[in-house]
Amino acid sequence: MHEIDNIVILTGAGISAESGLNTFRAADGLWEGHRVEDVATPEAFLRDPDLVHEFYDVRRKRLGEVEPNAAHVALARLDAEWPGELLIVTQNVDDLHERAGAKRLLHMHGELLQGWCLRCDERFGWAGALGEGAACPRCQTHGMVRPDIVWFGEMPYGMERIEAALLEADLFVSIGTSGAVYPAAGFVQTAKYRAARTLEINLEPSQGSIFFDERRFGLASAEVPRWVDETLF
Ligand code: BV8
Repeated sequence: MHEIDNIVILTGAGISAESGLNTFRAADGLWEGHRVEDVATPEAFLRDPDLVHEFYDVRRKRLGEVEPNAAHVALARLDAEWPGELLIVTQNVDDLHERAGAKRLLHMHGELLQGWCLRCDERFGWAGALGEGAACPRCQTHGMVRPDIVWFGEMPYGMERIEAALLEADLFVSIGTSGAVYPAAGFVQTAKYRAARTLEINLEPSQGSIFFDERRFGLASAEVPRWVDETLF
């Protein structure tokens, strides 16, 4: 096995499931009868901003009631102790990786606890409800803020940094994601260009499972700490 120095980790909703946050596919991607793809879009926000704000206000409130689980804690430990390059790319908009202590982290789909002013372009921390005419802390404009979250049809954050990291990776690990959404679902292919080893840790085979050299199926709270212990040993 060639020396592993650079690790890129992709996480999805499955790593936060045991903390009590719903995944997208568990409810067949439905929320209150709406398909997520129909609510998490710029068109939906233009059409019915209150509905979209409510979708995120409910999830933002829920986030304050849950804690990181053993999988988040194990990745934070790996981040702290791994001597080589390491990047955790999360599709999740929750802050559980941060709260577990992760530092080398990139939210490619934005963050639930961040707002974005459509008037002055300011991005700002926001833990409460963003609907109900919240005002931008910088320009004070009411009712012109949106969640700082990447919707379907919008360009994910940090793509250049992610692609550079993938092309340098010796190991790519995908944890708790269904492989249903692009470009994240294509990262395993990019990692393989440079013959990186690829590992999938998930409850069940993802849509891209066949592209991985190794697959471990089980609960993230059990499988991720086990993998981190092996990697740091
Ligand atoms: C873009 C933020 C272009 C919002 C999200 C047709 C073909 C291919 C692509 C497309 C297509 N039509 C449209 C597209 C593009 C589209 C896309 O991929 N659509 C899909 C539906 C086909 N992608 C986009 O629009 C992206 N942007 O392409 O831009 C562009 C280019 C240039 C310039 C401008 C634009 C943007 C996508 C980002 C959308 N935003 N999130 C929010 O959170 O509300 S996506 C959202 O769903 C999540 O962030 C996540 O990324 C994604 C998938 O969710 P997962 O994390 O994988 O969760 P899921 O529930 O699906 O799976 C959980 C897994 O965990 C399961 O496998 C389960 O078994 C496992 N699990 C459960 N419990 C556990 C567990 N594992 C371990 N332990 C457990 N306990």
